[in-house]
Amino acid sequence: MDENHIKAAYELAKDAYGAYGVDVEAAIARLSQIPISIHCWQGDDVGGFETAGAALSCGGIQSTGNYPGKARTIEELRQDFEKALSLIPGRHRFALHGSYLDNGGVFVDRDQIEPRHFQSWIDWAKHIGIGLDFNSTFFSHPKAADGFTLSHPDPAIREFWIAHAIACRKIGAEMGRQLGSTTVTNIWIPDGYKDIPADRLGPRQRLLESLDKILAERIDPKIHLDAVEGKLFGIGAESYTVGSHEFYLGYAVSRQVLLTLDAGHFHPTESMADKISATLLFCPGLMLHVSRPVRWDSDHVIVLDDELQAIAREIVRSGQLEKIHIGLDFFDASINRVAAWVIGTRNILKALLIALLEPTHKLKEVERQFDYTQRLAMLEELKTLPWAAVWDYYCLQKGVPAGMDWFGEVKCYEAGVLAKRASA
Ligand code: RNT
Ligand code: ZN
Repeated sequence: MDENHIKAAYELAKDAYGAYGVDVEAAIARLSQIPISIHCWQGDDVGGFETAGAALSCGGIQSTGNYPGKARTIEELRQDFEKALSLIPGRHRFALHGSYLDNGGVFVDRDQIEPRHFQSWIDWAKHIGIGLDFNSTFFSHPKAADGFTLSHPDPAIREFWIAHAIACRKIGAEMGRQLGSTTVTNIWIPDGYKDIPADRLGPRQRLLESLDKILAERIDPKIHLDAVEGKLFGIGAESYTVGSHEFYLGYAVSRQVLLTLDAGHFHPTESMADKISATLLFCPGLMLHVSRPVRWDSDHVIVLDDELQAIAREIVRSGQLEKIHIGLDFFDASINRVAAWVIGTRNILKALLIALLEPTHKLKEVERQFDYTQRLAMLEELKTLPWAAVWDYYCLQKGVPAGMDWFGEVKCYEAGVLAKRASA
């Protein structure tokens, strides 16, 4: 895109927003301070590096598609992610999973992982100047094959997964300490029943006890925070999910840990956006898994739809950005995976920009005066203000391609790097 055109359009946009009392420069300055925790698992279809060529199995989550060129090694995943980062404005984070360890080719089971297995990730993150977040991995493992982990009826299996989660907290804390940037370690388990259970309480009691054991040791919140993620259902767990939203809401509030809200983990008519203000009043903070469910928890790449904009608006309107950790959770294997990262991350940033350009103060004022007519009129007029001109200018300012220009770079990378992998 032509630089002069971008600048000229930006000046006009500033005027348009100025008429609503919006300070556009302040909005982009704030946007540049918001890190997005970009998930590693879009890069390799949730495969991880425990064993060569491992694929996602069980856990009720599903990656579909076979677009060529997926990252097969840690080096390839880092290279792909760095390519994506070069096309996304701002400074962001990388969210790893326990199964993405660097074991030097020797298998290390989940209960045995240590910070040293993630040292190369920490070194890399330091080198490229990003923070890390973490997730314990309770799927794609023989001890999760029954569909139960932390709530398994067998105490030996529970102990194995408790040891894994404790190990992950230690790793997360080490990431936060070495990088000087708080790491959030998230817990999501797949536990549940396909068909109507006889006992709904027992597994939840066991999960509660397991979580208390995992979180027994206090870790300095400046370097590390714990988060728990509930869910409505999964494939093969259609009738009952042990870690439901209510379960984890109660847990997060009573234990004062972060609650993770995943946009795909609720009934389709529920909006995750509305849950932000409600839960933020009771939890020390939130971790968001911004995702796009299509008819089910399908984890499609996020698009700039109404729901994404509603989520971003609620984040910004809360005025508590420091308590909301914005993470992404989608994995599409049917399109170029670097492009998927770029499209999804640029979309959440665009949604945040639109939210930051909102004259919220004014809207709240007319609302308090019960002037619902003006509220609706303003909300509708705001939709067609030239935010895209501000976005292009922001990209220009951050030295990343504006408009579709990034796409050519991804195609070039595909031809030069990804295609060679496919034929190798
Ligand atoms: C699954 C959860 C969970 C996973 C990732 C890979 O339904 O959303 O967050 O998607 O941990
Ligand atoms: Zn999630």
